[in-house]
Amino acid sequence: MILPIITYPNKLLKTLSCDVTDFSSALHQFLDDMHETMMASNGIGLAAIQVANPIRVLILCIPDEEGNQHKENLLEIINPEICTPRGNILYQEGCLSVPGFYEDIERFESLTLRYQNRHGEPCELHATDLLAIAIQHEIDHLEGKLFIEKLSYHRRKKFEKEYKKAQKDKK
Ligand code: Y12
Ligand code: CO
Repeated sequence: MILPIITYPNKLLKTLSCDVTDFSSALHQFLDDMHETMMASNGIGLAAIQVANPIRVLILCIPDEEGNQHKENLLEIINPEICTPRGNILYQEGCLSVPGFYEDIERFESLTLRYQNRHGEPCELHATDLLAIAIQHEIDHLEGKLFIEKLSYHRRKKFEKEYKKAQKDKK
């Protein structure tokens, strides 16, 4: 089932998401729905709060060199914790909850991630470049933060003006 994605300035996006403790079939169905929703929206990452569910769940599917996304590359990440972040990298980010807006954001270049899979089993991965960036972007959602909060005062002002105009023009 495709779920509605909530968009800025919906206040729900500010919610601090809670740890997952129930790894039953309801969680598995929700993960499947998140995947269907992300693919239908041409996304590469989605956090549960973006579909109005405040739990520490995110999914990622990084495209290959041809830009294709494969189900076998889908990562389902539950209760994530970042360890040993290193370096810095600048990348133009976008977000399904902030449609039509892209900005250069600085992130850690690499990190180790501890998390649980859909069965509650502990997992660990090492991420660099786009995967590391996407993980940090999605974990920010779990903390109630959006990438636009990382913009300078002037870039943020410009964003608010452009975004408001785009919303108005849509109507
Ligand atoms: C690098 C930076 C940020 C992330 C987080 C995940 N972000 C996305 O998946 C963004 C997807 C996105 C898709 C859009 O739709 C289309 O391209 C058709 C889009 O455009 C509009 O909404 C108009 C904006 C963002 C991962 C890695
Ligand atoms: Co986002």
